[in-house]
Amino acid sequence: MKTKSFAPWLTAGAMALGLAGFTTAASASALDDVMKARGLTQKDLLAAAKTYTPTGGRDEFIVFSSGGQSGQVIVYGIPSMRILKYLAVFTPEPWQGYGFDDESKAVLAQGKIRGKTINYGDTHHPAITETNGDTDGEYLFINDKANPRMAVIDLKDFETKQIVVNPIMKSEHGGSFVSPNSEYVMEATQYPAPFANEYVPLSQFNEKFRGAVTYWKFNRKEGRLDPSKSFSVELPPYSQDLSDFGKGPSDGWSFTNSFCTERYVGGIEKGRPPFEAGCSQKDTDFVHMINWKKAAELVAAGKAKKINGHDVLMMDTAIKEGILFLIPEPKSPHGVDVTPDGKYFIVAGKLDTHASVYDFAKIKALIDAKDFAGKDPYGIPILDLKKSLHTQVQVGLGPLHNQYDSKECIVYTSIYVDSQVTKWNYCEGKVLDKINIHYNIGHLMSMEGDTMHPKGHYLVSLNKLAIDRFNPVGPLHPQNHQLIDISGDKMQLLYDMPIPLGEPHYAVAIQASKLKPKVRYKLGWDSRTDKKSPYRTRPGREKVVVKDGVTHVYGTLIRSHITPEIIEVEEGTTVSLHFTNVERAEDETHGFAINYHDVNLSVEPGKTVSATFVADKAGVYPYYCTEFCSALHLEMQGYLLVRPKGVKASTDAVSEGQKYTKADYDKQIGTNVATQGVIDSVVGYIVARNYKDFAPVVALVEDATDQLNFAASAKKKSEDFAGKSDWQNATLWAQQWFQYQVKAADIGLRAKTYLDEHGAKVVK
Ligand code: CUK
Ligand code: CUA
Repeated sequence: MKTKSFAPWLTAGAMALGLAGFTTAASASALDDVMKARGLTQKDLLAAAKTYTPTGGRDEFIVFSSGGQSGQVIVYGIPSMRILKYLAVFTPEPWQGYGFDDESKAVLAQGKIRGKTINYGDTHHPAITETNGDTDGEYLFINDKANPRMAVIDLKDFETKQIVVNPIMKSEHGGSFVSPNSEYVMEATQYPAPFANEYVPLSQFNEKFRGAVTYWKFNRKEGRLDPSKSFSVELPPYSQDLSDFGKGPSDGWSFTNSFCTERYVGGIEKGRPPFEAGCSQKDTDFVHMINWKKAAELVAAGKAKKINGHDVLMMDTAIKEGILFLIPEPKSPHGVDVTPDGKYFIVAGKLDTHASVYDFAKIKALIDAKDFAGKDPYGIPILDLKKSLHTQVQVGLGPLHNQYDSKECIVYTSIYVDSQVTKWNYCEGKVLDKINIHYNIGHLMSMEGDTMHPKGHYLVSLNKLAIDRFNPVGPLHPQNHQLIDISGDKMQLLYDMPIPLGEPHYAVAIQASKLKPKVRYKLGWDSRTDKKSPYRTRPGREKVVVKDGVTHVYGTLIRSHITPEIIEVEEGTTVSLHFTNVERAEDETHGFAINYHDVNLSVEPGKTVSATFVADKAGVYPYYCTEFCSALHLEMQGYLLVRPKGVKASTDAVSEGQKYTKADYDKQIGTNVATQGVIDSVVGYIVARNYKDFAPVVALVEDATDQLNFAASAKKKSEDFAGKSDWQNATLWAQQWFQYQVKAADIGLRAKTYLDEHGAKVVK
């Protein structure tokens, strides 16, 4: 039993730490006490041991979860289930300055629909770029169901780089899914509507309303979707749903299922049965099969029609060219998931208790032999369900989605109504295990479980309702992601994680080792265009330039000052602030917030960001850094002075409250000399060790060297003033010299701690 081995493991651990017998006994009894006090079982402890990540520990997998109506993406680690970041995508988010600086405003503006600003998204399905059918960790895509859009996030800095608007859809759902080498990102309609932006009465639903699948061309070198090379395939007005790309033997094909193939249009207010009744009359709906590689060739050959400036391969063409087929699927299907080897795809029908395993080889043979069971009202060939199937398995009530294991033929299906996960063998058609979840599971996600090489080990159940799982926080509950251990024969529930941000639908996990995010930007970088910013500014080159009636402030941020510290303009001036964070140190982000003007920036090391606004009201507006970046962070401040029109700038001297004498100067110099002693000893400690073997320490040393250079220049100014017996300025500069010393010492001590914790060796 695993539970029995727990105590010996603990003891062994304690002995490995070199603890005496007495201490071991004391720890064990303390553990018993904690268990008793908190009502924990051996099983709980085992689950805790599998998820607990000690301080400084890292996760094996990183998850990108849709943030639902928040329009964001949630990033967390597995097995710790610690949330690492919310990625701002379709929604303004002040912490990241997203939607508050000019650069990110431009990204959000790409998501305008017919000129209208949309400030939210309903994100459903994230997808990571793939190489040969396996996730490579370069880019992430996420769709917006409500306002058909697709976003590109660069995983080098976890920032949203692009939003594209679907040119023909009014609603979508089956996105984002990537082809095995990320040539295309797929997006399928949900609710049919006319492609044109015009009014069409519902009486013309069958003729004028349409669904579609859009294939967004991804330019990996640029890291952007290319609308000019993207295209769509017109589909009947069935409510298309989830999709997947084929791989291996099925590479070149894509699969999109649908519901409401009844083409019912509701109208309960006119006495007709409602949508939910009309849309579930038939026992089967259709999975759409599209040969996308051939479709791309047809579009390149000029066989598409331009609609709203976008290439659409019309149904007639698709049928004639033999690239579009339908297969019946039971009943109100939801997920369609291609197996890792690409030989099968599994469809789960929400109103059926079965999951259906389709055999791609059989389907291909039927298509090649033109063996069709009929045609739909639009003339699309329909394949025979029985002849296309490998098997059907009774998995439970309300099956939704499927995810694959690293073990051959093993799949996990989410069972919404039963609130369960069913583990089964799709090759042999056999149910193997079931586990209860809380409550009403939607998607589920295994580690890289939708790739050609799933990693197994863990499964996350993305539940729709949390109900009583957490401390109550009002009628709106958090979502619940449950971590399940799938390494053994029996599934084991490990952890419940509340997610307080929108309703996540799908999530994708990737081995953490595949992600290579950067620590800092090249100095003066516009992170949204991934180019040098035209507004980049080096320290000492700060300036104010009036151009075309706009006052451009080229400033810098570094611990612990904002340059310029004073900005003065006349009322009505358009001001464009450009700040470059000139830090090179890891995690030294500076913020910039200014009273009244709705300006709030996040400036990561190396980044240049801008904020343009009209100083429309005379007054005094303090600004400051919003990140507690150093001991003198609160002093990282300044003033925007807005003069009333026609009033001249004051030239009066500023009067300090404090007057300094030679004695003050000497005292400060004494402090500085003592501080230098501390710095020298820390530097001595570092350079006596193999610090160059530790990249983070090398970066810290560079940073400390910068600070000491600044200190040297302040020291020089101080001495010059002292030479002129100007004790006021000499003392102030001596104090500034001390500030740089403090920063250098702070960084040096951080480096020393790092070396101690990572076993650095003394070198001769
Ligand atoms: S959907 Cu929400 S549970 Cu948008 Cu993939 Cu199935
Ligand atoms: Cu920079 Cu606080």
